[in-house]
Amino acid sequence: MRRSFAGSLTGALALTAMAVAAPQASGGTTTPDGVVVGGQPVQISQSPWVVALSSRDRFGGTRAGQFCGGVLVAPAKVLTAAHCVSSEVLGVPLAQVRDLEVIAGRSELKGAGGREIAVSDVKLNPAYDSKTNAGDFALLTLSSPLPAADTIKAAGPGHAAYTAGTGAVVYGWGDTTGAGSYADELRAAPVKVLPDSACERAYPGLVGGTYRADTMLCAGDENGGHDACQGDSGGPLVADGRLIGLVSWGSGCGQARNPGVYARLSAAPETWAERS
Ligand code: 4AZ
Repeated sequence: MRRSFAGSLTGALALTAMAVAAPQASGGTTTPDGVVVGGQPVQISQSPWVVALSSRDRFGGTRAGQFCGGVLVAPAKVLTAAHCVSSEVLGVPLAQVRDLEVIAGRSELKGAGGREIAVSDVKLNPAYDSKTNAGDFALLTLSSPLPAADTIKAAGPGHAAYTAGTGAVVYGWGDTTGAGSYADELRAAPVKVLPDSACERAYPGLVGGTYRADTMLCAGDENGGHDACQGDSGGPLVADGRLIGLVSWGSGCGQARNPGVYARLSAAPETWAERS
């Protein structure tokens, strides 16, 4: 059984793609990071805070360069996963990526709707640990703001939305099968917040990743079939109209025994997302 950890899984994919592209001095493309399994298409107008992270230089132009998700938490601020801006995922250090953009207001990656906005600054959570994926948050600043009405608030610490059993929805343009079928349109899948014990059991840290309830949140489907996947990383998990998590890692996609692991929003740096 392969117990893959998102960081290393995407790293492996990026490395594979880089190896293929190695003969080129530059401009090789890598594989996008993420998917939604068991979901259905949604209109971006219903969830305008979902954004795509893009670099056509790194990931090619077929799907507008999408490689991760993100969430609009203030007019010019997007939260995403720290591992999304790692050199493992990008294939090169972030500083070498000249065309990092956020695509907002577009459901169809192949369409021309919405806006593409350059990212002018990237901050990593000082508490992020790339080895364990603890505190998997990064904050992007946009070069021009989006409407305040398109933002979403986070659920503060102790909010009922974090309670096991709460219904939640995960959004993304990632793999819909776990076999590399990347979505062209935004999809959403219903999942449930699961008890920490479900992820502690699945991810004890013997081979793959270790689940840490202080900075991570466990969510999925006890029966399998609904989950985030490759390419969904950094995208939102929403419950009761509040942001509670960002897609972070897991073993496989949609397996009953291996829930999805999310970065727990209540553990994000306090000033990074408005809470209520
Ligand atoms: C990934 O590699 C990934 N099933 C994200 C989420 C999950 C697995 C992998 C959870 O980006």
